[in-house]
Amino acid sequence: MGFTFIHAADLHIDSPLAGLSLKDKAVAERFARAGRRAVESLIAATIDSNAAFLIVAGDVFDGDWKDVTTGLFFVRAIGALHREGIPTFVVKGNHDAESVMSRDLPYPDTVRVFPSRTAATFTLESHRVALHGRSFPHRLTADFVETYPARREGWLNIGVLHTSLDGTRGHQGYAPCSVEDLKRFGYDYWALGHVHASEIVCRDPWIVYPGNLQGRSVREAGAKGAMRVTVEDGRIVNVTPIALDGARWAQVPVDVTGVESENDVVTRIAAGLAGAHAEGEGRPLAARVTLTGATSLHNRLVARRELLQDDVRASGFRIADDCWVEQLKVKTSPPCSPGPLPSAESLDVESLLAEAAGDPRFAEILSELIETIRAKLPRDLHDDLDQSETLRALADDGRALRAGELS
Ligand SMILES: [Mn+2]
Repeated sequence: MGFTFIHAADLHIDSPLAGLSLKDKAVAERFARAGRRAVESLIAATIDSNAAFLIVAGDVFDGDWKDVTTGLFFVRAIGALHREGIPTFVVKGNHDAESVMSRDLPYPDTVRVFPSRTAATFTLESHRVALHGRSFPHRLTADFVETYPARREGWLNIGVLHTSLDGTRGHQGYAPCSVEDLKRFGYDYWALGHVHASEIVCRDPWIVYPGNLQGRSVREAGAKGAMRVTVEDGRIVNVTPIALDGARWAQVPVDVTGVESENDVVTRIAAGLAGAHAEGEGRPLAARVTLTGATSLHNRLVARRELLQDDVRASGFRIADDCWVEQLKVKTSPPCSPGPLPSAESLDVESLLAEAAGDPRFAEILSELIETIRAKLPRDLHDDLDQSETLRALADDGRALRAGELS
C-alpha cells in the first residue's frame, strides 16, 4: 500500500519583506501577500496530492503576533485540511518557541503539536506511521534530540526536528546535533526545519530540509516550497520538492564582457530578466541584476549605475507589471588595468585612494559609519555591509566614478 505525505517548515507567516519596502512601496505591497499565498498553496497541494498528513517542522510564525489576524490566518488555512480529515503534525521552532509566543489559538483536533518539555510520539494507525518530535521551549535549545524516543519496529518512523544540525549551514545553537547523531535513531525519515535553503542532507536514512515556504529577500532566491514524500510498502521511495512560493526572488547575473554600448547592456539584462520571470511561472518577481565581465563601459556603468537601474526597471515592466528589478549591481572591470586618469594631473586620485584604503584611521571612521548604518537597516540587509568589501568597493567606485565623469 502506498501513500504520500507533505513535509514543510519555516512558514514564517507575516514575516515582513523589509528589504523591498525600503525600495518601492507599491512593489512591497504586491509582495506582502506572497507569504500567505504560499501557505494557501501548501494547503491546496496537500489536499491535491491526496496526502495522508502534513508535517510542519517549526517556525510556523516569525515571532509573537503583532495582532491576532496572523494566528487566525493559520487556523483558517489548516481548517481546510481538518475538513478533509488530513492530520497536521507541528513542532514549534526558535521563532515560535513556547516562551516567545504570548498567546495561541485553539487548533482543530486533527492538528497535533509536539510538547516542548520532552519529545513525544504521535501515531497514525491507519498508515502505520510513528512521528517523534519536540517543540522548542525557548529560542535557544541544547541537549534536545537526545530526548527523542527509540524507533518503533514495524512502523514507518519519522523524526520531526527543528535544528541547525552542526552549524555548518550558517546557524548555531538551535538543537545542535550531527547527522551521525540522527542516524543512530534508526528512523526512516528526519523531517527537519530551520535552514531556509532546501537540502536533502542524507538519503539513508532520509534527512531533509524542505527550505522555507516563501523567499523573503534576495538571499533566499529561487523556487521555495515543501517536499512531497512517497511511501511504498513501508519504505520511502521518493522525495520531490514542490514550488509553492507566492512571489519569486532571483539572482540574475549578466556577463557583459566585450559589450561596447549601453543599449546592448540593457538588451542583455532584459533577456536575463525574461528568463528569470519565465522560471517563476507567472509569479511576481524581484530580481537582483549583477553585471560582470571586463568591458570598456566599466567606468561609465559605475558612474551611471542609478540611471541605468531606472532604465532596467523600465525594461522589466515591459516583461510584466510585477517584474521588478530590486537592484542593479555593477561588478564589471575595465578591459585592462586602469591607466593614468585623463586631465586629472592636478589631483592624484589613484594614490589618494590607495592611501585611504591603507590608513587605519580611515578604516576606523569607515567602520563606525558602517555600524551606524547597519543599526538602521533591517536585519536581512546586514550582510550587504561588509567592511573590507565596502572599503574595496568604495575605492573602486571612486576611481571609476572619476574616470566615468571625465570620459
Ligand atoms: Mn528557525
